[in-house]
Amino acid sequence: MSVQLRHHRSRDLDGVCSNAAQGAWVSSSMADIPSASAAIRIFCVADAFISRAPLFMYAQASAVGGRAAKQGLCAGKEKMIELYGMSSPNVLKITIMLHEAALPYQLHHVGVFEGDQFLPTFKALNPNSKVPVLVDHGGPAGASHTVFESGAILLYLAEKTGVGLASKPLARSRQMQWLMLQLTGIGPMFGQLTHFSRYAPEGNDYSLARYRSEVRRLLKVLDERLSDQEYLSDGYSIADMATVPWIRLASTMYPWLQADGEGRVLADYPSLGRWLQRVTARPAVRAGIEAGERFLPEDIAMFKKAGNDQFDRFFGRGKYLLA
Ligand SMILES: N[C@@H](CCC(=O)N[C@@H](CS)C(=O)NCC(=O)O)C(=O)O
Repeated sequence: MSVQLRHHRSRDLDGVCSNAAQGAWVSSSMADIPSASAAIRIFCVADAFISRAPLFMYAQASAVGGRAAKQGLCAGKEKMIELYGMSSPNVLKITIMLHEAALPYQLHHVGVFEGDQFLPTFKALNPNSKVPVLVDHGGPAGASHTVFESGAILLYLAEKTGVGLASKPLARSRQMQWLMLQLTGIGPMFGQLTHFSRYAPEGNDYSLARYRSEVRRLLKVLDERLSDQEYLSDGYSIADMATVPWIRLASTMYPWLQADGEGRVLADYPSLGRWLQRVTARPAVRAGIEAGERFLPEDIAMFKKAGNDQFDRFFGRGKYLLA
């Protein structure tokens, strides 16, 4: 059923529907392997990668997913949802949503540091060669439906399940605005800041200052928004699900955002910090993060192994620069 990537290291666990998520959220996973894991996550910014890739596969379903199984949602593998991803924030948005919606799914690892995303089999799923990609084998009219772009996936799942998106037009419109702000502002700007602070050659002070300022501006927008409400708009929604992995990442990655050694508090943005704690306390959010971050060791190993050419391809520089 799943797409064949180059290396099939596949770990198929017990089967989606019988496999409940276990364990507590490993909130310290970045602290365990600090620089490498931070480095992994920032690759969401880049545009290219190289070479081959193991495909790790495992089945993951939440405790609520277990309930879904009892309700018959797991009847027949043809109804299964497959998610292609890694341990990065754009993927965690989707694992969070799947757990919030109690949908059983199978999660396949795409080795972006080895270039799985450029394989023809993967490009057939996403011509833009990026994760996440979701394949719903129980799509509309029972047909399989493939969705790429994390925002489109969130909307698809919200419409499929009724979870995470208001039904009333005005509330829905407001939630969409905050979702779009994450997709078009927070993700790309945080990504560029990470690129220029960690990966660009010397002499990019202008870019660095610009992106740092833009990130600070966006954090302030969120902080002000959350100063008098618990969630970004009209209750907890896919806007919060999309934003939380990025804020969590930023709070651990940028020293100037950290209030303590744990890096879990956004000192200058207290309302945002409280929101982060509130959202990450949700069991489904913890389960979704844990599911995606199970791939962290593999991602780190591939990242460490990647050579100059692979990084050049990933960043679209050197011989991969399109002039
Ligand atoms: N706009 C896309 C961005 C996806 C994205 O940047 N994915 C990263 C991982 S978080 C990726 O696949 N990188 C591999 C590459 O750029 O080659 C979305 O929201 O889905």
